[in-house]
Amino acid sequence: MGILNVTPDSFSDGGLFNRLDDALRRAEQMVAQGAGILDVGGETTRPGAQAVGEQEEIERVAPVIEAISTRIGIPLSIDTSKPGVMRAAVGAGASLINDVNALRADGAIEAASALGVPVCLMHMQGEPRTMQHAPRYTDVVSEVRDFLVARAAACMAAGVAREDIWIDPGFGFGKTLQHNLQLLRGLPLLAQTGFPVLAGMSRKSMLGAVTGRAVGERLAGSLAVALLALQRGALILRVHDVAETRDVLQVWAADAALADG
Ligand code: 7PJ
Repeated sequence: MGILNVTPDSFSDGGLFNRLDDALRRAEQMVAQGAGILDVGGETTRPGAQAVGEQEEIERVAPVIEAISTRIGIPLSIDTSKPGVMRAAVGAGASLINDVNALRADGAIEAASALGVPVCLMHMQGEPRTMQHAPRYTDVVSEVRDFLVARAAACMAAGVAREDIWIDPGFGFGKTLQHNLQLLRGLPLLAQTGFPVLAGMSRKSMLGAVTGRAVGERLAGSLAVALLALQRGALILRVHDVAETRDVLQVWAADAALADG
């Protein structure tokens, strides 16, 4: 899964055409590099980030989704927590809902269920503005797993098919470095639930904490945790560096094929 941010600070400010042009070029590049899904996001969920209004988020993502889906044959996911954005994005061509809030917003489960597309449920403690202040868990792995299983049950009760549910521990979302490392080790417990596990650690601050490197210098760290995540049962990797991650995946798959006979 390649990350395609369409927040105003992530693309040139030269109006709608330039934004669409940039997004299309980046999308084509990631597809050529081997992405199987592109994740389109219009709201920054970085620690400390302020919320964006629903209409503004729709105006950012819907034209980009429409442009990509009419020109490039790749599944698109919409990274949002807002039911109105989910409806607009799926209407424009998105075929997966990726919600860092695990469909906890009012009307989100109902919207996702009515749209009939797969959903990725992510764990987050707190909310983006304050989540890194003092994250606390007794046993982070079992607490995250129990939360995700409960959210999956709520989705199924609302009519989402079991096979349309993915889960994600939410690396960096209300977690210290120790919590993130424990979740990385605990991925097999998430995989044991039977739901496909998505892991998103690309360039995140946990890698900065381990290596001391700035965000633009975390490629090697990102690839190292990508391999660890694959070995521990992750099925989908959400990444910025598609070409390099694809190589990791191919090496892992070649090795795994031998192990499986
Ligand atoms: C994640 C996400 C993640 C899922 C972001 C960033 C922050 N969606 N959206 N999982 N992270 N499912 O990319 O650094 O880890 S935004």
